[in-house]
This record gives sequence, C-alpha cells and structure tokens, in this order.
Amino acid sequence: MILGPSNTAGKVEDAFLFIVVCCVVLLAIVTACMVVFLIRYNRKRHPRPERVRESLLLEVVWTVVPTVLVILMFYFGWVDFDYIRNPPKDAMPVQVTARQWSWMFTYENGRQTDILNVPVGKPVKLLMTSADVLHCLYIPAYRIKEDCVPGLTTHLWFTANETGTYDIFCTEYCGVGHSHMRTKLVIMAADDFRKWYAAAPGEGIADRGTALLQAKGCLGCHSLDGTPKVGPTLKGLLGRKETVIAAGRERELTIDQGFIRGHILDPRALTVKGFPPVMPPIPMTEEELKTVVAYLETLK
Ligand SMILES: [Cu+2]
Repeated sequence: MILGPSNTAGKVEDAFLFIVVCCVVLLAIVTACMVVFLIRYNRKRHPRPERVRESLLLEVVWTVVPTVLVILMFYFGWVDFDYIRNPPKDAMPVQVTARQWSWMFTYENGRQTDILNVPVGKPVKLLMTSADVLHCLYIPAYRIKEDCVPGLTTHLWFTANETGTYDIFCTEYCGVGHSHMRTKLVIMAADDFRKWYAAAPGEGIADRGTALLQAKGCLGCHSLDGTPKVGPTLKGLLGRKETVIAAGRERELTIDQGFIRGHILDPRALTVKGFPPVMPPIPMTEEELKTVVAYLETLK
C-alpha cells in the first residue's frame, strides 16, 4: 500500500501499480514464449510442418488467468473510484469558481482567495462551478481532476497526508489564457491554518486592493509588477497613454478613473492594442470600484 501526499494519490497509485505489474509480467511471458518458439520451431529444424493437437489444459489456463486478472483490475479500479467519488460527511467545504483565467476559492466564513489553503489531515470537499466556459481542476500530485461546468456543481475531495505546496492546473482548454490558469494548493499545519482562516484581511488600501483583485480573478490575466500577461499590467496603468481599438478603429487614450470603471463593467467596448479582446465583464459594486481605483492610484 502506497501512502503518497494525499489519501487519493495512494489509492490511484495502488491500482495503477497493480495494472503495470500485470502488464510487465504478461509481456515477459509472451516475449519469452516468442523467442523460444522462434528457435525451437525454426524451419531449418522442421522443414515439414507437423500436425499440432489441442491441449485442453493450456486453453483453460490462458482463458482463466487473463479473465481473473482483468476482473481484479476492474475490482481495484472500482473500489478506489467509489472511494474517490464519495466525500465523508465531515469534510470541510470550499466553493471553487473557475473563470477565464483564474480560480477563486470561497470558504465557509466568506473568506476568498486565489490560492487554495487547507489544513493537513482534514478531509476537504471542493464544490466547483464555472462562471463562463468549461474548465477542469487538476491536482497532479494528488492524482485527481474534475470538470468545472457553468450552471452545475461538481465535486472533488481529498485529505492531505503532509504539508507542502502543490500545483493546481486547468486541464480543459479554455481560451488564449488557458496556460496562465494555474495556482497553488498550500497544505498548512492545523494551527497555522486556524490562524490564517480567522485572520481578517489587512485594513490598508494595498491589502484591500490586492485581496479584491485576487477574489475577482483580475490577477489571473493582469500582473502588478509590470510584466504583461494575457492583459496589460496594472502597474502604472492610471495615467498611462495607450492605443486602444474601438469598433475597429485605433485611437490614443490616457487611462483615467472613468476608463477603469467603464472597462471593468463593459470590457468589450474597447481593447488595448496588442492584447486579445477576451476580458469578460467583472460585476462589481460601487464600493468595490472605489477600492480598485484607489488601489490603482497607489500603483502609478
Ligand atoms: Cu480553464
């Protein structure tokens, strides 16, 4: 029995190992028979073919053994699949919203992040949906993945066996920013998680601004450090001169507060030249728009 970094990883690994071992043993037997037959029944030694009589014993063996092996493969696969599909009752629920091109995790107390933080040793249940197109949440180290479908809630669950940081990928091609749609799974010690979970986000504009941009998924496509991603960087955005394309025509524009507010709510009206016209409208309250603008002021 393999332990692995999570309960699910061990299960999948066990079933996979059993199948690989069966395949390797069968391959060795078939290859050995082939080589022996090649030498022993060579045409030089047997110029005239001989009549071969059937062997009931041999036929029974080569029918029964593979049948039993295939049934065992199905059995291990089914038992583990059933286990991985059914979360325990006491699992900690986390809502997951996938959107082009970011992940948002919402906890029971309303806390929202773009990185999945969970405690070690506790079952966690992800309740997943999508705000736009099909996505798929994949945790390679845990050997689990599940689709995120608009209008539907799908689920995944796991219990982490050890602390650490693991990759989360989107594995359903979802548009130009698909390769940017990755984040981290952070497994914390129980005490660290309790502290993180209870901590209120900081009161300063930098903390509130980044928390809001994270929660709304903006940072999936826009960096804060000057590097362009799917969209232009937010660093120095306010007051910057950009060439924009509106209704197929190009023009110069200085980005001001009005532009930011309008563009968040209705991004399809115009696009910054050099970037794909793919930003979805981001619903925000007046309060949230104020926070974004105030935060962008500090990034000038
Ligand atoms: Cu995706």
